[in-house]
Amino acid sequence: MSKRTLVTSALPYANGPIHLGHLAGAYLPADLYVRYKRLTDEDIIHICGSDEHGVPITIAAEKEGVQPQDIVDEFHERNKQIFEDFGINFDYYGRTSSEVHHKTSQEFFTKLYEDDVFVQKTEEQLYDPKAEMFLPDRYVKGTCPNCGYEEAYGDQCESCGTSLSPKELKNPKSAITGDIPETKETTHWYLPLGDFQDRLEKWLDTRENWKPNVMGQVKSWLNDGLADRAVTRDLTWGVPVPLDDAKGKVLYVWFDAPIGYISATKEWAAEKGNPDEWKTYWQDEDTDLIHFIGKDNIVFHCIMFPATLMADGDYVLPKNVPANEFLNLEGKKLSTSRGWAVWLDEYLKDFDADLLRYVLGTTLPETKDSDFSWEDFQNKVNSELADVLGNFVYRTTSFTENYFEGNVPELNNPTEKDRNTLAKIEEQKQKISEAYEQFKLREAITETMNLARIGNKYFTEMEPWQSRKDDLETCGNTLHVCLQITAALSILFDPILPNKMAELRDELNIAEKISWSDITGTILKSGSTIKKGAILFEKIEDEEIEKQLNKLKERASESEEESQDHYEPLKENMEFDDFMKMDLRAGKIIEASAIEKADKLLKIKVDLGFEERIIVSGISNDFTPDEIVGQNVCVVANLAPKKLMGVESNGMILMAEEDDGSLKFLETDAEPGSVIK
Ligand code: B3M
Ligand code: ZN
Repeated sequence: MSKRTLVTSALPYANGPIHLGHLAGAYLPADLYVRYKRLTDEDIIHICGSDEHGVPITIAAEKEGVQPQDIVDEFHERNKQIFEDFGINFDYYGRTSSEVHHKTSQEFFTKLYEDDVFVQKTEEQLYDPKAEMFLPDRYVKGTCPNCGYEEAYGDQCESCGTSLSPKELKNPKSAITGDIPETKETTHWYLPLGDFQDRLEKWLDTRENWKPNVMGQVKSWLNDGLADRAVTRDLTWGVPVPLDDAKGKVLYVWFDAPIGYISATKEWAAEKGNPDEWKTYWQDEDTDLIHFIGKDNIVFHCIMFPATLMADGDYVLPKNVPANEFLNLEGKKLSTSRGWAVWLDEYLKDFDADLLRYVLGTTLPETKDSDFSWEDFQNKVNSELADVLGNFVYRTTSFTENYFEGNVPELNNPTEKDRNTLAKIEEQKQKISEAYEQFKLREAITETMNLARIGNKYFTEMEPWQSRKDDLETCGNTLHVCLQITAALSILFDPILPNKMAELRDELNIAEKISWSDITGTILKSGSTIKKGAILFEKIEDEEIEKQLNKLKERASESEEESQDHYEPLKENMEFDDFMKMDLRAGKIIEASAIEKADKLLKIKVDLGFEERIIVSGISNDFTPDEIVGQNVCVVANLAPKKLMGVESNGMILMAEEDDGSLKFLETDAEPGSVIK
């Protein structure tokens, strides 16, 4: 076992408030894991902070008509506070505009520069003459060359996850003026990732226990071969490139941001009065470095940052990157611009943090995208937190108070059932530990709740309200067992429900300093006193849920009204002859399967009447292979074949895209092969 663990959570861009999607991607899983580990008395620190550079910040500033500094100052403070209110317990929350960070990332750059790691290239890049600036990253939008998504950014396609450079986009448009960009020469420094391919592959081969969705994505990158990645940009906002001939250039945000983890650790150590301590966490082999992130950040944490650390040579590499998939909201993609999100500060005005920590924890998109709905929130609060955990704790403590004067009864001549039930504490504890260690946080939470279920069932079956009348010893044993389970739950649930469990431990007179090793069948001494608790969880009424749903819908429709571009602008007219070049046919899907490692793509066999053919389609976020077999479709049948993720696609299935990005089939009852015109 390693001596210490360093956990990082993705540094959120300080350009907006934290919402449910952020929490489910990185921060809640990280916090659950870290709180568990802290209880095991292991040396662990949790580092995070604001990502204050990059185009997302400058674009937000331009939209608001303020300076980037104003934006990051506001959201750094706000987000730091929100995390605190939600109980996300960082050891340090830094910011990448800090002096320490600028210096640290410049030193990184300089070392790699002096070691001749970078390749310097002068090349044509997209330039917007009206705005008088180059168009890096999100300053340009266009069609993804990989999946055809028309709103892809110059740095990444959010639909298929491919990382891009602006010049790869088809039909590029300036995000500032909407104009078609020109090109102009500029010089930049590139990290030649190809030089690191071998080392990265060898290192990845030694990683254990990685989630298949993460390893799959990384392997597919490596299979495609790694290209040079620019680490500098023509921008004024960011960490200046520390070279004399680099005026007006800054470090690429994805070069400096991960270094932000290191800078924040330095600041943490300095604040503790032990300025060199950061080195033990970053440079001593006995550190387990774990990055919690969302899936759109995988390539940066599993390829780019490790390559940068390898190039430097003095740093540990991540032991695991348990990236999560995406969280949807009420069945639709989360979208801040469309107002389809739940912001955490708003949530906290209406409900306790602990409730969401539990419900979201049981819904984390660990292996695939998952969905949060308010109805599910209500159900889980009412039927699990209130009816199982809350009920069990309340009936146990109130019975003890009412019939045993609040004293823990002794365990005398326990039956096999008493002993077996008590033994469940150790059994569940074991299962829960294993789940945490493997980053299966949903499972950890379910198994924790299972102990409360076991307790509740035992209480009901033992009927202490009967034995109280004629068999006090049995009644005492029942309560003894239930009280020990309650005490165990008050520690086992601590990572998930930190506030509620602190209240409960107070009722049980359990010392403030708790540890995982305390969790046994003998936490409470016989004869010790407990208080009857208040009801831990109140049920949530339907009206409260309706209020949340209305809020969500109102905001979504407001933002729809606000945005003039709610409907895609019409494309230019085309000639009839051009339209006639397209051969559209009716078809029927007869087979469908996922394509390994391709996030969004399905391999679909379509019956066109006169033949069957394979079409690759980027629809797997909306449909599973099984549900589309038998679907009638419209097909562009004369599209030139194209290879997508190694599979040749022969045509295109027409889909309509709704405002929230969800896809619907265009269908026809016509026989397969019929001409559509
Ligand atoms: N700020 C992207 C994001 O918030 C980016 C993460 C940086 S982690 C070093 O998704
Ligand atoms: Zn794409």
